[in-house]
Amino acid sequence: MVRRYTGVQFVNLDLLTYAGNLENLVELESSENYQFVRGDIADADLVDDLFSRFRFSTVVHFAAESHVDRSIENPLSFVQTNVIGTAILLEAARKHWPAARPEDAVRFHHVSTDEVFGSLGLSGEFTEQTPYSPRSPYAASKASSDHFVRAYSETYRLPIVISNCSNNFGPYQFPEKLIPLVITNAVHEKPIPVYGKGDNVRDWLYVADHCEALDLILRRGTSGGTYLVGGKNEVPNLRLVEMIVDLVDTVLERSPGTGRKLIRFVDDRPGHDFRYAVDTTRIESELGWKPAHSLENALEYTVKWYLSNSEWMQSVHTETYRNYYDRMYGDRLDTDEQV
Ligand code: TDX
Repeated sequence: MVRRYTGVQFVNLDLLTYAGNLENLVELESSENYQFVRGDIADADLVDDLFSRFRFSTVVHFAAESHVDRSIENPLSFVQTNVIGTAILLEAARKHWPAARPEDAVRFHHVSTDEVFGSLGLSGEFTEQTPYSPRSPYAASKASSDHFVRAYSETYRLPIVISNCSNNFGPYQFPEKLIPLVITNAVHEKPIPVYGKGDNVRDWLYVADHCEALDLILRRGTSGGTYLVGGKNEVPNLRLVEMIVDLVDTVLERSPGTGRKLIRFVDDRPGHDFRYAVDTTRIESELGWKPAHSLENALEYTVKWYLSNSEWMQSVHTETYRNYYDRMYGDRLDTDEQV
């Protein structure tokens, strides 16, 4: 669902790297108050130029390298985008909002992760006061960017807000993340890798619930504050994988247990965080937010979405979506800018 905001101009800056897919935003293309710019948040000249041209009042910073396994393979790309890119956005905001005070109508919202807090044991939850203890290069890069955002608030009085969410899922998610990966492999009857014994626990947050939370935090959150956002859906990985493959069996009318035969226990992720869980008291009591979707219903919807969007799945697998930008915008570009 796309919510329409009237009287607000949106500029979407995205580099369209491997997971960026403009077809996901096709509903927005024709909106008069929406504009797409292909570019890198770590390109200081471009970011400065965009601030000058569009005179932004608000930055909602979602742009990040986000996959833990990739950060283990290639940590420096996470430093480049997540740390340097965030610092460049902050510098532009500092320059273009010189006299901004926390109560002003400008706002820099950094969308971050609960992984900055490290790993929990069998009990307990992260709160807004939990000390940072990142354990993967991805988590370290997001922790660093959170620290920069907070430092700009303290040092330059930049009006900021930070949200740290648990594991997102839902339609359009790139199939490197656990849920779409399991759906995809189950459909194609390919092996489903479960790291270690599958007893690591994640808290799953449906993407639409996350979007509602972000909207509230952006508009009504306390300047300088942090809000944790979680789905209250803690499940060990193996149990989640079983739920997904059982749903795929049901929807495809396969005999029960077909999907479970595809599960393979593989070497654990190095430094694999055992458990994440977040205390959402602050966002509930201050902003009146609660997740509206149960894991069971949202997971069923998500499985059905992937199964009925086989063209989207196919385009992601064959990477044909990468041509979409050229089809939409190619004639407006120099050839050396083309994907
Ligand atoms: O093939 C797999 N097998 C497996 O057992 C994959 C891809 C994952 N896993 C496990 C690792 C995790 O315990 O499943 C769990 C979820 O894995 P991911 O989908 O890779 O998510 P995670 O590592 O928990 O991080 C995610 O949530 C926090 C996002 O990728 C981050 O961007 C977000 O900040």
